[in-house]
Amino acid sequence: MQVQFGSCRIELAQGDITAEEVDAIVNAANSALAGGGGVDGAIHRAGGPQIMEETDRDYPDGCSVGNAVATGAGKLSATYVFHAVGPIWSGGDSGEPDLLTSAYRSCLELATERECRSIAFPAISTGVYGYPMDLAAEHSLATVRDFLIDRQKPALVRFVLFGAGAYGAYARVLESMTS
Ligand code: AR6
Repeated sequence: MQVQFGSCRIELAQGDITAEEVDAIVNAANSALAGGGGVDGAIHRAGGPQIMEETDRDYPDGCSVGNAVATGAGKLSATYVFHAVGPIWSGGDSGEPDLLTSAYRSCLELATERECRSIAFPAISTGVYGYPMDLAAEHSLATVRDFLIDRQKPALVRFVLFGAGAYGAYARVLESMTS
């Protein structure tokens, strides 16, 4: 599914984000940038040790929740990996929506600073961090849509969802944005 916002496009895809051929791939990292399971594990496995060497060297203090930092992409076909730290869900009254929004915006700012034309996001925080998928879809898609309308870049934002449930949740929200 895809929806155009001016000269920019949001696309939804189902699959493994490490296979994406885009300028930047977003990692759902932890604040220590220590690696882990889920998307983080998949990106470091596919990209090789170079990515962790760069985070250790350039960001020894890690990255705060709601922010993102950039490295090269090692053996992945992308040019950059943006390591975004989403919030851990704890009921929704601890600023989780603002922190999730901020993590997505940080990545979009990194993408525009680096003149990326395309970026692929996973559903940040919806795995180990427990953010409800429907809410994550609403908050992340609204953030990206508003950024694209405001800034008219990057040209392509693709959400790469793991499984039919995640895809369906995102498709329902994106569909509602077209009416
Ligand atoms: N491609 C696309 N999506 C994926 C992939 C993949 N290869 N693998 C999993 N997902 P998670 P979080 C989906 O747990 O919730 C790590 O240990 C997954 O189904 O990767 O932000 C980090 O080191 C889910 O919908 O990230 C942190 O400690 C979504 O990606 C912590 O987990 C995010 O799940 C971050 O937790």
